[in-house]
Amino acid sequence: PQKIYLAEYKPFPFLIDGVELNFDLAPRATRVKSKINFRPNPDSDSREFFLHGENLKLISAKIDGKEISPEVTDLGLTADVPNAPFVFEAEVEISPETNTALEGLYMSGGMYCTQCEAEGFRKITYYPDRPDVMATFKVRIQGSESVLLSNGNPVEQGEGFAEWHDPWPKPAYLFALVAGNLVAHPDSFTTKSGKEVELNIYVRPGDEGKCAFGMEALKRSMTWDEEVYGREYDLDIFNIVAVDDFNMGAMENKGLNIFNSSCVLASPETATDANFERIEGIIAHEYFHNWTGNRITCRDWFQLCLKEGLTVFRDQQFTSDMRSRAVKRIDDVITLRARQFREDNGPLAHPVRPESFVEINNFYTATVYDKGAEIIGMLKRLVGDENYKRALSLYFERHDGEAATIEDWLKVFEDTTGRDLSQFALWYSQAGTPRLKVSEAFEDGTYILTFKQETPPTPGQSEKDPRVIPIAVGLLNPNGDEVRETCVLEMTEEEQSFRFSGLAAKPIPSILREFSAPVILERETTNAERAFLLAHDTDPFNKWEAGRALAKDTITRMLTEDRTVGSDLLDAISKVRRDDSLDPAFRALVLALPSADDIAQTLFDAGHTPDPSRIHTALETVALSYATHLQDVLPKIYADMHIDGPYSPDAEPAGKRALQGAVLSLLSRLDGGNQARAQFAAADNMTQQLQALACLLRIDRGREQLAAFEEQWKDDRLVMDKWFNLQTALAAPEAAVQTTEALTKHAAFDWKNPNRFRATLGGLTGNMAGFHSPDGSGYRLVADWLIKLDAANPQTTARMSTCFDSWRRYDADRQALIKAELTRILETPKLSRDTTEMVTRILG
Ligand code: DPP
Ligand code: ZN
Repeated sequence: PQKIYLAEYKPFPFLIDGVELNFDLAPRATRVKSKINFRPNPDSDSREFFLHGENLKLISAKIDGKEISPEVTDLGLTADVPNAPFVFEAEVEISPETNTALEGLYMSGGMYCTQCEAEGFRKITYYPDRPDVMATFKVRIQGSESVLLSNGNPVEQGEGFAEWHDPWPKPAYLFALVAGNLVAHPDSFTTKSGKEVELNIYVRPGDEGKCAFGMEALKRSMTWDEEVYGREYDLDIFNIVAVDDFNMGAMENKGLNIFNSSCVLASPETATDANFERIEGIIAHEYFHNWTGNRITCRDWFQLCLKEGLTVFRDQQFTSDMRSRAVKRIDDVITLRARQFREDNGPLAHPVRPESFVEINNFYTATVYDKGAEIIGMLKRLVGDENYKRALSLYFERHDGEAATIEDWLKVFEDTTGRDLSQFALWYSQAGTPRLKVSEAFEDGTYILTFKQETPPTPGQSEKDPRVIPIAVGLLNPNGDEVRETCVLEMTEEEQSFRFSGLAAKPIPSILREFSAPVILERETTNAERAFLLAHDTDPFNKWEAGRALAKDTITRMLTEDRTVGSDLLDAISKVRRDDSLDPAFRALVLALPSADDIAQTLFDAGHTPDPSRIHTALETVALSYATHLQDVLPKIYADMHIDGPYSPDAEPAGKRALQGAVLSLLSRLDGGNQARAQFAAADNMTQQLQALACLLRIDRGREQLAAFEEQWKDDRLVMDKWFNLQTALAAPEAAVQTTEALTKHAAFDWKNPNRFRATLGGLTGNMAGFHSPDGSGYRLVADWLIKLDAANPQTTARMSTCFDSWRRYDADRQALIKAELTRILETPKLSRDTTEMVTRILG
């Protein structure tokens, strides 16, 4: 397959003055007529006219009204065109109903919908399907559905048709169309300049009761973007549509966001606290794209982080403002480490701005999104809040209506602050997670911290240059008082020392507060010091981090030195557990154990070969020790976290439920599941119902409750995803593969639905000891399913193949088994470009 390179960027030879599209909908024979006004691009010296187009049946094509016979291949169309403005017209036929890849125009549950990012528009009609070609669109839809939607503002509607006009020039990837017999949850919003905007969330009949929270989240997002970034909405209408079959979470199409129903629909009975928070964050994310992504888009797909990193950063800020800043930061770092660090330290490592790709869908990654967001956070910390604000204003002013680059982005910061950001730019071009080694010295009241940075080689990048690393540091006295407030050390050299003078005693440092840079800190320290920081650090992130480090140290020693769970960990955790002054959500986070995957990577980094089943046992042992050590207080905490009155998904009650759930999980290791059974029976919300079910699965496989749950929720697709997921994710290691296999034979296992597939197979791949079962049955089952899914849906298959990316951590037998499965996948006839690229990279 062909590789595409950033260095080979060339502008498209033509500009577009306007696009008119006409859709005549039919499940297997939709006709799409296009009329596009082209003119030569003065910034290009080529006049080659190539339009992308895939899986299209060309009916006719015209230039300036005259029929032409263009050259057509699998990838597009070439024609001779005048060296002057001209009108291109085409009529094509497509088949939405048989489009199982869910890219372009397809059908989901009887409705028509689209997904065009990154390169789906070329499956709708012939077009220069690249983000730097921006145009205004007029769309006419003919169909018998009651709701016919596209981007922009409605122009005219009548029996069987609707017309839409989007006045804002946009790239084709932001095009959207929806047609279905849907119901609206309507509302409105008045912008700060007094403009009235009509808002709707469209859903299938029956889902009306699950829209209220999403709508409120949308209005909060609109207000927040006005207040914090000065960004106002720019159309008369903003529509969201919920779709059951969707490869991604959601899509920011101009004025017509399309959402995976799992990322917008919620009610207390069917969605967990975590679902509510995620929905709020994703609604905000897609809405924020209206400025960072749509008004200012990307010149090419290598610049994807320009919109994604920034928009993730913005949605993280939003959630911090709506909820708890400390808890949000800890949650984000847990995710960053679990997904991005794993990626950055394996065969799929790539720069935040990649330099080449075969299939761009494979680069919607944790690195582009989450490390991309970390880079913005570092930049903000380095230049300060005021300069960040000024730089963003300049960015919106200078690049509105443009398709921009990372260079443009950095330049607004350079112009605002006078700083040279060329070294900082390495964060975009160098892959890999820097290791930051710390050493310390104390003499005559001066404390010296010395840092050494090193980034291991990654595929295609053997040498790394030192980066700019903002290191937020505070110092504590041995009595627990803070003697130096947080300051940001700006590291630019490979090795660098920083001095703090005038100290009466050797301080205890709190390094990388708020996780000020996405690096791995390596520091020799004691568990006594970790316990001290857990008790005294004023920075909530580092307070939590100290507890986490203590737990990880304990678990790795259990596995490498045959140690037992030490009292240092138990006493330290127990203090936090009992401390009522702390936020319950924070206490729940301290109680949560590191994931098996985290332990495996830590062992591997320290030169050991992780054994998934021993890791599983060690984690269970620690949980049981927590339970036993805290047994006198658990019932009281459980009772204290009880909430009277109706369910609310707000941060405070959600935090209480989180702590209560963590306590329940410990209690159920001691009481045979009595409390969990009681909670399951009494639960009036999904959070508590699911917490209880999870506990019971561990105890007696929860047979009775699983059946009751299925009976209660069999008609609710999103809740049934949870039912599938919980069973494969929490199955005992020796039962996981069998359980998964049985569930794939369940009548409700609709494998072409990405949510159901991910819930079921993804549950298994996240169940480390089950997936890595020594006989290789987990690998085989997953590979079988990936091969089957690839023929229908390459994008989701390629994404799920990343479950194999950490294969080189494991023992030779497991490596051989995985390698055989990866090879088998790769040898599948007609394997998609998406999966071919991913599996090839994973094999390395
Ligand atoms: N819809 C995806 C997102 O918002 C891709 N743009 O991140
Ligand atoms: Zn996004």
